[in-house]
Amino acid sequence: MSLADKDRIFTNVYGYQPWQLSAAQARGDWDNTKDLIARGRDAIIQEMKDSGLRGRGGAGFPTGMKWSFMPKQPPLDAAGNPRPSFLVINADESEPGSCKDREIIRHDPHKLIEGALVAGFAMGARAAYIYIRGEYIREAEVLFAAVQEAYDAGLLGKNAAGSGYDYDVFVHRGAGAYICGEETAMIESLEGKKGQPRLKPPFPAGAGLYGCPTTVNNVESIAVAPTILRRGAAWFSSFGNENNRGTKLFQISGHVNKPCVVEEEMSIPFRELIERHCGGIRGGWDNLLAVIPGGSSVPLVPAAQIMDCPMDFDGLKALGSGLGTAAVIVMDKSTDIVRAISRLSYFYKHESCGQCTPCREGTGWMWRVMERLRTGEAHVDEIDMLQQVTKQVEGHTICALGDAAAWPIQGLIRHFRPELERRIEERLGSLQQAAE
Ligand code: L3W
Ligand code: SF4
Repeated sequence: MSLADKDRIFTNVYGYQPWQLSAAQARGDWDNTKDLIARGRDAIIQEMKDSGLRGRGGAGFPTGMKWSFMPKQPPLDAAGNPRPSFLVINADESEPGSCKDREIIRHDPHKLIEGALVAGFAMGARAAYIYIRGEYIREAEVLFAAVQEAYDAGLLGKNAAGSGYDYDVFVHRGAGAYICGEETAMIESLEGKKGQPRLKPPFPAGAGLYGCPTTVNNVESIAVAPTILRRGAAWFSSFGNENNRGTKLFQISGHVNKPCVVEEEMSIPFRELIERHCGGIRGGWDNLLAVIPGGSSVPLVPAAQIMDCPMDFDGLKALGSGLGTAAVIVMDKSTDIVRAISRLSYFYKHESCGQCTPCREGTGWMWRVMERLRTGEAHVDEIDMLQQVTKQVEGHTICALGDAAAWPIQGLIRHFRPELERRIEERLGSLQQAAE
């Protein structure tokens, strides 16, 4: 099982051709976009639902269903005037290991911009805001230029692409905070405030940007929409396992022979993905230790369990992990696994926005215990205590960052407890020897 070239959506993901409008049009982008729009809101949303596309930003929420939450009739303000709706596109790609949206923006920005128009029309949005990670400086330059090209060609603005629909796209640069990738923190940040998540509900579709109906979608989810509409839901849903449909950009980093970003069929088994596109594991398959399959927020999976696992939402969930953004971090036996997870703990401590106590205090606490485990200075009871703390953080915070900080540690304890104990015993042994 492997995706044929003719079935790839991102045909320029490696930048072999120019990103500019004329080259994008030659690849099929912006081809009679007004005909897609002429199908009408309901037909577009139904096609997206039928395609089985699940959000590509980490949570896997069904995209067509999310669009259908937007109101058919705009809500009215106090003076009885209709209020606008918005599409916000999450390009704040900050999850450690994740680097796919960057490639789309660098080399295929018109797929995203055309998707912004079609998706925005389907949900009755007045405009799209693309919120791009502050560190993506070159990518932001490409995006600004591509949006300008689309305006100059009449594809955006009044009567966008000749559709009779008026639509704007704005690019907004972030300032380096991971938490602004959380959808409601992103909305706060767009409004000019400090990026802190809001309590949900209300979900953004009810009260989002400036209190107006808003949908927040990941770059990849929006960029694949025009191709799905052109080639049809049946084509897209012919890939992958049930409930895990379509093609997907996988980003494979770490101890493989050839790290890469590649579009593949959803549900491809792990071993096949690595053999086919990465030239295998560094030092051979026996040298594989563990894999973080979906970006740093999901628990690691030990080598023996992941080999034949279908790389999709349900396959990885069954192993106690997740597909996340499909950022596959491969670690061979040279990895200090305790140090690696401790470093992730530091990341979450650093990026916590601090507004809820279990996360603000818990992330620092967990990192400090992780460091004691790394050096072997912890008492063996602290392993269970750390596990209990992760359970008190998980599910008790405003946003998913608390869970994301807890899960990698839970995965470490579940699969590598003997390694944690070994370090403690080894240090005790060396202290005893020194005392004798
Ligand atoms: C209306 C309901 N809308 C849910 C919407 C909700 C959101 C979407 C998914 O976190 C995860 C996180 C990261 N009525 C609704 C509803 N919605 N119920 O559906 O919501 P949710 O809460 O399941 O997830 P989320 O808050 O969007 C995303 C994980 O992804 N992650 C990656 C993060 C990093 C990046 C990046 O760098 N690009 O995305 C990896 O695992 O930890 O768990 O739109 O409003 N009843
Ligand atoms: Fe902020 Fe952490 Fe609470 Fe999320 S869980 S709102 S990052 S303090």
